[in-house]
Amino acid sequence: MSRLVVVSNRLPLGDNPSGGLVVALQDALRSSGGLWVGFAGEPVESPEDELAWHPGAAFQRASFDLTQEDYEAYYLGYSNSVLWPLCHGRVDLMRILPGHVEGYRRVNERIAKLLVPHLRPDDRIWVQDYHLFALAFELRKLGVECPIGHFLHIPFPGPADCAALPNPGELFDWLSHYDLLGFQAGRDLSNFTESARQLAEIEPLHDHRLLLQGRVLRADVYPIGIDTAAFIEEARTAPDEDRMRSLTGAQMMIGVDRLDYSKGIPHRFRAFQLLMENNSDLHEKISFLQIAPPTREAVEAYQDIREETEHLAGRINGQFATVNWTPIRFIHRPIPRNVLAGLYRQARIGLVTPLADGMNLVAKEYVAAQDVSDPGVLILSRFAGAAETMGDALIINPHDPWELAEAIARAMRMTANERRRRHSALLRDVVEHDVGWWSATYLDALAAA
Ligand code: GDG
Repeated sequence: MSRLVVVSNRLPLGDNPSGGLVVALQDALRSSGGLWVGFAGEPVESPEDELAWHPGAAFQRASFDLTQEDYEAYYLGYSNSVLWPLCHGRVDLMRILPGHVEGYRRVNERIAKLLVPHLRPDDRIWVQDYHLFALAFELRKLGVECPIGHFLHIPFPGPADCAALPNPGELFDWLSHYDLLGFQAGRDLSNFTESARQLAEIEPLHDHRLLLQGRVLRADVYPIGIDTAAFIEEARTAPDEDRMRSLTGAQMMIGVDRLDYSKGIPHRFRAFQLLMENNSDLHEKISFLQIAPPTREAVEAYQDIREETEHLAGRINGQFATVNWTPIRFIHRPIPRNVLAGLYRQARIGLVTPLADGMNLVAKEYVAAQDVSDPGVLILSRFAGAAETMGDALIINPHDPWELAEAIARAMRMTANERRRRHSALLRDVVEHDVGWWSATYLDALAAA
């Protein structure tokens, strides 16, 4: 079997790395004697001209480092202040600054140069996400001919948004050097083909193949999943359920998201406020726990979303709290995975309301964590990639606070029969399409491409 080489922005470090992607790729990496390459995590003053090797995992791991200047231009700048907002429909939040796209090109080129001496002719390379769109282009320049695939974890923008890039054609030039492009949802594949049609040259061929900028490649949908069996077990054996339940006395509704403006957290707070204004019978009956660990705090838009969220939570609590009841509990810290699994299991409602999202794994974790005999209700934004396969959730438009408030009230009143019926259909999908299925399906297609 040829060796699998995975390249991602972050290298999973630690002796026992967990997390869905690592678990999914671990088997394929281990059985092929594979290699994972990524950024070490902290910028340095004088980067080495060599990859650094990290022993300890079941596969080889090697990291590259970055100067502060490259980190700012490539990671904070072009990746997270241009591509991220663009792909999430927030062109208004794009910050195009001089030197950022150059930094992005420079880092992709540097990773290619560091990687090439360690490549073998029969390797298969799998590149992860928007930080590395240009990597195949840079590898091909250095003569690499082996199969290279890309998987995009976030949405692909439609033509109107793509046109806001400083040089939209360049994105499609970069992408044309891959053999396989993988997307989370059908919506992303259509956006990609439509954007390419308007901003580059594309000609559909048969069997998911197409001609992009004169090169043949394959593009298809591979919805990512979670490590379902492990998560079910995690939730079943989670710590101290009774202690956590006694903290509230009311039914719990849970939201879990990095504090990112794409996740629609203020929208769900406003819908909750509306619900409280119009349903006094629900006061003290429902308690909303929002876990939102910090992320990308060096980017201004993330400082703004923190302020907005804290302000709203404070206001709503001031408006409705009683001596015995805090309507919203907002935790701005990461909490341990096993505790999270237990909280999902206790929550009567899982609230997943992004304004745009590649897939959203929280939706799948919430379903996996439920007690099948008395499951909770998933409320899911139609703008999450997950909505394409999780139609048995209560699917809502997160921009409409009335619709969302109505869905929460409906979930609170839903009979156990209806909850079980919806949950068993959702669970079937989450079990069948787990992260192992995702990576195996993608890698088969890469082998065939
Ligand atoms: C990107 C795409 C796509 C969150 N808070 C805590 C915590 N988490 C974990 C969740 C979940 C993960 O982080 C978040 O995954 P999502 O899929 O919801 O979102 P992104 O981080 O934006 O991921 C997304 C994904 O890539 C995979 O392709 O689905 O669309 O945006 O696993 O549980 N985990 C712990 N404590 C926390 O406080 N332990």
